[in-house]
Amino acid sequence: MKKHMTFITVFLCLCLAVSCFSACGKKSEKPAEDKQKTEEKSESDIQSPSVCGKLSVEGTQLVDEKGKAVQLRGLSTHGLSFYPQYVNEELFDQFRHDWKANVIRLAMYTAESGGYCTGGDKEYLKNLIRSGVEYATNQDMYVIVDWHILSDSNPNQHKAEAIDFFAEMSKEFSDHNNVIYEICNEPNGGTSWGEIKSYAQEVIPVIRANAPDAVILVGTPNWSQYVNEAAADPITGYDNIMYTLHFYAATHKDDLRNTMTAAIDAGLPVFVSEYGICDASGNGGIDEAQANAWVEIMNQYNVSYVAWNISNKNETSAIFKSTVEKTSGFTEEDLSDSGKWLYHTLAGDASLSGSGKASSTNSSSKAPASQSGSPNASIQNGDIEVTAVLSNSWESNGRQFYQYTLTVKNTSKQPCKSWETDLKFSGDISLSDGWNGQYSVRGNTLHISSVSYNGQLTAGGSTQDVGFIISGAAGLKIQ
Ligand code: IDC
Repeated sequence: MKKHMTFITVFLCLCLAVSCFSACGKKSEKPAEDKQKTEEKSESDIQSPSVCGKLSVEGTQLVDEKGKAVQLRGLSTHGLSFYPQYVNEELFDQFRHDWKANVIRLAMYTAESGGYCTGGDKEYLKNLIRSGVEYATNQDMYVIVDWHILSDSNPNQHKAEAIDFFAEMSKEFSDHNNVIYEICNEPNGGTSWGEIKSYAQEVIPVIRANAPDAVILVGTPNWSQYVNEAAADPITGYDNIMYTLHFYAATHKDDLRNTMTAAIDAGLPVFVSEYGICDASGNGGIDEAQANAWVEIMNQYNVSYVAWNISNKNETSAIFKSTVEKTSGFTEEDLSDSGKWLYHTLAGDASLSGSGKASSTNSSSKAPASQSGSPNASIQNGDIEVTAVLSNSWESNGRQFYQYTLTVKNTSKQPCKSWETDLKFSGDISLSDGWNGQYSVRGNTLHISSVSYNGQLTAGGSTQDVGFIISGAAGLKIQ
């Protein structure tokens, strides 16, 4: 990997002789010995690709290569286009090692604003999926590629695009044993099981051509609740098919649990690829008693379950508090009530320290597989050192897009109250997205300044998760 050391940047670090608040990202660390114990115990418990290998379906049960029952438990992203910042390997590392999750679901809306079939940037979205699959693979996790239909109630509405999408993705991931394909999140609006089945019968062979054994998840009518209809008339002719059931615990209770167990008892392999512990809007109050009743029955039936959603959106189902802007290294106080419940449900009684197993691994410096040559930059200017990592790059409508993640470090002996910088590129740029900073563009220069919660840096302290997406000419680099 080629490293470019460039430094035409201007940094103003307004250093004040005031000490930094503890809110500067200080993490509460557990004693090393303690951590070691948790790690050892959990590793043997986690059913990961390195242990279980390629999964398949036997009867109603997901099983590993040796035929042993497997239960996947993990988290779903929110819509990839809405919260791209959470597709990062440090976070997946934390989910895998601290939260003990063994699966991540990559939810790509097909029809909402910026959806794949409604004007969204297809290359950008596919690159987020490529990165997500790569990070999950590096972290020894299973990963679900979710064609997230919702406002487009009937999957047949965008069937042609689904076929193209799954043909391309399954070809790219044909050498992976950890990728699961979910072909229609939640059919609704009166879409019948017959219509879903006919869609599935066209999409499944497309995936099978490249991934002959991959597990494929098929949605069911009425927002993936009527698994009884699939049980009465399952898809035939293909192995390794599972049917999804989704619940939101404050809305869906005994009735839907009974529907689930009856379908399994009737021989249907069921996978809970999405659930929340609040109401079906993804918001409202939490019903912990119902949530625990669901977990109990899913564990009893060894059903896999994936929680909605990895974001800090101001809604109950988001696992991070809406005031928390970091994108990795989460501590327990960063979590919403849903996040806390989920963390303890997945990880047990451990306390969340904010470090992953390999927090020293700068995994984001690994460029996605699809990318060659990585014009990353490590820049020292005055008292500030910035490491800029090109985490993604793609072409769309004749323009090249570049996604960067920065670490900003105060190398002086004084704390600072705010910081700002100009990043100069080899050509003119335009900004398409930015997080954890204030951004403005003039010609080839991107001006970035700190926001209220990440300006204060202790002497030697740093802030991560500052990131942006720009577009410009092919081959654009930081100068
Ligand atoms: C919700 C999101 C919310 C978003 C909305 C529409 O939480 O922020 O505004 O979608 O895009 C589902 C869907 C899932 C929903 C979720 C909560 O699969 O996309 O997310 N939900 O409403 N099914 C039942 C609930």
